[in-house]
Amino acid sequence: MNEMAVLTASDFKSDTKPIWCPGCGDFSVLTALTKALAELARPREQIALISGIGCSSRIPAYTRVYGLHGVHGRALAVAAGVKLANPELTVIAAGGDGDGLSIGGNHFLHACRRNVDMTYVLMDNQVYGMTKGQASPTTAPEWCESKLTPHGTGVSPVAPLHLALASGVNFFARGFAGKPNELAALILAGIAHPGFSVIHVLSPCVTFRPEQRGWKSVVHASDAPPASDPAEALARYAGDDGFTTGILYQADRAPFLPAHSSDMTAEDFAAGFAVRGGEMAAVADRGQA
Ligand SMILES: Cc1ncc(C[n+]2csc(CCOP(=O)(O)OP(=O)(O)O)c2C)c(N)n1
Ligand code: SF4
Ligand SMILES: [Mg+2]
Repeated sequence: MNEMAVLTASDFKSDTKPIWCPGCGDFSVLTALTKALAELARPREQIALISGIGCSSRIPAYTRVYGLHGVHGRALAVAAGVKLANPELTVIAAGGDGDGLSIGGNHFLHACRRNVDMTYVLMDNQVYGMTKGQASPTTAPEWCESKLTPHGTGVSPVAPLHLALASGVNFFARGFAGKPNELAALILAGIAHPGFSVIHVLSPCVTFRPEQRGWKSVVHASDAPPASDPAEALARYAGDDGFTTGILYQADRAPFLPAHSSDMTAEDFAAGFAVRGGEMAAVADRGQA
């Protein structure tokens, strides 16, 4: 690939037809993402989209950039590796609430604190959609439609904003799949932000959470500029209804970028793993003495 022509959002969609259920919020996330990529105006070969497993994690297959539909819960670890190996790339990770906050929860908090320059599109439908409707970490305790939790989970859900702030995130926005233009602007702002940016997307699962169709009448845009202090962000949003959209928090901690760069050779890389022969021999000698 070597393109100089101006690319449109459709140029960033692949020919693979999504197998999402009709009405799934993830269609609009795909629309928003491809619109954001068109506005970013980078060649396709300079963009990598990395996902985990889940309905939402299928998104790389439906785009025309470098992509990896990877391992459940590991999107952020892989994406960080891609970015650190080639810092010139625009790296985007994507996936669902189960992928990112259950099995991948550990990676999420460390991605927030490590602050590698990449963007995470977290599609939250408060359910495991792909495996047919189990409760996820963001499911309300009283939701009892799953056969696995007929009386609800009974435990407090994870609030992605609180978890991210507690873990040191530097950029957190919330968007709604039903407003793809606004979501595209948030994704673009996240990509422009130096460091790790989280775009928390309320993306309805119309099959297992049909009541989420009602989200369109409850989302509301923040009327405040982004908070730049975690305590201020928590004071504003910890007790709200969870449907405030916009850039909710933005700070300016420097991104993590180790001294190495993309011009590192394979020999340089191998040298980093070399067993230090002299020292090891000395340790072995001491052991025999
Ligand atoms: C190691 C491993 N454990 C469990 C699964 C089964 N599994 C596949 S997707 C998924 C959850 C997906 O939920 P979410 O990330 O919220 O995506 P959604 O389908 O809702 O978009 C699970 C548990 C798996 N594929 N691999
Ligand atoms: S099961 Fe839910 S999340 Fe998965 S494609 Fe269908 S509507 Fe979307
Ligand atoms: Mg989900």
